[in-house]
Amino acid sequence: MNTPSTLAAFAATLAVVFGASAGAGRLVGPVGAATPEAAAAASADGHADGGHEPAPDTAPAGGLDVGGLSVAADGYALRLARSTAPAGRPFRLEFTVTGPDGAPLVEYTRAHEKDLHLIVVRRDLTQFSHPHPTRDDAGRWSLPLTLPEPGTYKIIVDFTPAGRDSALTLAADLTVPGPYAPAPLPPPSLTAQADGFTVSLDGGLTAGRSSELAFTVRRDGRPVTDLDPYLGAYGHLVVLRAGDAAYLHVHPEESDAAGPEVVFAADVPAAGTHRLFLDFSVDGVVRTAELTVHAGAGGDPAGGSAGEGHGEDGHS
Ligand SMILES: [Cu+2]
Repeated sequence: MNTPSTLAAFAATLAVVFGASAGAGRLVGPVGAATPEAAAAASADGHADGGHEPAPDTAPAGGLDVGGLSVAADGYALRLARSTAPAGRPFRLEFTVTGPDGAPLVEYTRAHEKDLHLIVVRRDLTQFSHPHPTRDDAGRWSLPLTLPEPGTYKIIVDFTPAGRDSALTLAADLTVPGPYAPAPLPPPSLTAQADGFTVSLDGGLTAGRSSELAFTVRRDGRPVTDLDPYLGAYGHLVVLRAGDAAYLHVHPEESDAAGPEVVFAADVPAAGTHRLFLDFSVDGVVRTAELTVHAGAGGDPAGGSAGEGHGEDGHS
């Protein structure tokens, strides 16, 4: 759909002074403060200021948190060089990730073969791409991009700073001015067409747990067994939640088979509608299958059903 343009971009002639914003970052208070509930509990037992009690465990039950709802976390921040972009014309997307010292981060721990994964998606989840930008020695990431339609896009970055044992997902908005016609999400479906391939989903999303998602890729009705390795697996899955475009944590399951089945586990904190984007590669070309899936409540044994009550043909 909106593949990154290969046109040579206009060189960014704006002098973007990243250093100037570093001071502003100091206004941000300590990150990771206890939740109000935890603070209330600490006050209630009279040890709020004691300093000897172990910190309350504020992690969500089961660790089913989402990412991509904040421009800054744990001292790291995503800083876009621009906040608007033209519709339908190539431009250069540039950004840095700044670390706790305010300087652009230059050392990363690679995950799925990349230092940083970038998701560009319109907030109605109907425009999606997962390109991989390049980074210069100063820590500035960039790539040529064309956003075909107006709207507010979310720029999501998923990365692990060197020396840190968990990934961070930050996000910032990039607005494309112009008449905006939000598109409704396609109805839930268990199949999607992608560039001549049919992708079908076995499994679903259930709130409050890690949900297994098994995709089968077929071409002309025949199972595809020669998927290319892509990003350290035979596919890469991104799951975004409708309403806030939150980014769910997804893990590929190890497999030596190059298809037709590709399996993932997704952490689903809450019921609701989600959009799944499966990137897979055949014959050296990456394609994206997109499906809408509803996450059922945890107590619902049939949770995660997709396609129920919808007679659509699964076109996405
Ligand atoms: Cu990626």
